[in-house]
Amino acid sequence: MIVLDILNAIWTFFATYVLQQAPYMVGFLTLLGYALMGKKWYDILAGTLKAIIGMLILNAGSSGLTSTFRPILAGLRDRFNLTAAVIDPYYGQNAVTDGVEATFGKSFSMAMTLLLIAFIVNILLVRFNKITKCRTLFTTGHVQVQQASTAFWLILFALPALRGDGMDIPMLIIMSVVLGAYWAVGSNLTVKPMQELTDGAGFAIAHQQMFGIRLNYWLAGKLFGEKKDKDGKVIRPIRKVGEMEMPGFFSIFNENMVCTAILMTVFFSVILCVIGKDYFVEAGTIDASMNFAFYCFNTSLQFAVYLAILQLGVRTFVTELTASFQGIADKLLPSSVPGVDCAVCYGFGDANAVTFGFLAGLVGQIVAILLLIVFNSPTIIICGFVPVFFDNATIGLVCNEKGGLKATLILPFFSGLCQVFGSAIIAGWSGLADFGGYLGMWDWAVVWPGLTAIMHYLQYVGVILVVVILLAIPQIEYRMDPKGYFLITEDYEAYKEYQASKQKQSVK
Ligand code: ASC
Repeated sequence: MIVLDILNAIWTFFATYVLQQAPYMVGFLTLLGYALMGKKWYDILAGTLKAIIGMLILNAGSSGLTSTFRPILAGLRDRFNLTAAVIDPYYGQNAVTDGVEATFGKSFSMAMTLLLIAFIVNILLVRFNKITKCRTLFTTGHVQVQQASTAFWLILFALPALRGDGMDIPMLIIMSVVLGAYWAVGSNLTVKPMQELTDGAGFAIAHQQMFGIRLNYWLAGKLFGEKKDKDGKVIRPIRKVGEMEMPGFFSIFNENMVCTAILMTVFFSVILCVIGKDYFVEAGTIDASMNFAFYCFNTSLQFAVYLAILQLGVRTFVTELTASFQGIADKLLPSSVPGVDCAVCYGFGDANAVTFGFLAGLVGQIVAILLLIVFNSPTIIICGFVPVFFDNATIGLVCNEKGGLKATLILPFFSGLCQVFGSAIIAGWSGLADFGGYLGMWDWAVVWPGLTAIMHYLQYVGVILVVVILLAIPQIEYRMDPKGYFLITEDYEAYKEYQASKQKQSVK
């Protein structure tokens, strides 16, 4: 009994302080990876500390952004007295916590059991990737908590049969297979875009817009990408954000910090002025004696500050994690790469694409919200900072790489529309809007409403269909390029050579 108690305590500690806390999960993987590589203990210690600290710095940047700008966007709701659901992962998680017991008679703690089992499903899918073709392990615990909560709600909503007494175990198994497959398949979809963006840094994205990344990567290439004629001559070049020579005054926009500071000051000053000083004084955010123009300027500059912090965090930990993960890939999970927070890719590509993607997405969201209001939608959405920034900045970066500036300005705009319309539909339909929030990130506004509908209309047949559809995706990707598929994670330089030789052959 004592042994069981001790094991249980260790497991609970691991689940609470490692698995669900991204910095410590990344630290744990670094430690494990280096240990498997047989590194000296002091190298393991140093690498692990750097990985944890880097992730903590990244978190300081991303939570600084969120805590500064979330109240501003949410202020729009209060200022105009809207009864609206905020799309934001934390509001979404609170909505599930508040409502799940009363609505479905299930305890929220089960969502955490779901997280653990779904993670095991993810590990198994990667372990057997000779068959499954899944190459990525989710490491972003805080995101997994939010997603497990929302999936818990959506699946209970779709399948009333699972709500009965005595159904807990089948319920958890069904949910874990669906969610674990989504984690493995979704992050696997980002391998190619990320390897291309980072020139083979060796990570994928394990976040909330993984299907969105792949779809927009594909669209950017198709609609705006470089085109060559039969002889290999470029007939449609792309102009990336960082490659444009700006004349005179505009040349200051080439500098990321300056560009972010100017654009954010213009945008946020407008939003802050629309909300008005009185609101912020009443909310206790600022003192009545504070100069409002100064407040607008200073707040907007924080954006550039937190972005810089975030990029420092990425630089600190990313090499440690990807180098040590080699040990895990060699010994435990062959041909795999870690799936990490989307903010990690902001240290790569052109930093201005992050800003442009965000702004284009914000415009898209605002247009969509106005349309909801004009057409009297039963569910009104308010943009939350996390979806509008982290989704669209990531999508913007990938679009810039594949399709240049045009893609970076146009595709995130549509992504903003999708986030709002998709969330309005699913949050209203599933009842989550009544509890004030919905997760609202791209995949959860577009992909999950689709999966939920399939399960809702076809019940258990729908569950099987959803799992089959998800698991078929890596199979299709593998069949499109069997030789390059694992090479891209195992040896990126060799992969590039292989791609180049393929292209030469097709020109001939
Ligand atoms: C999310 C979430 C956050 C941010 C962060 C981005 O989805 O819950 O806190 O994005 O992970 O770095």
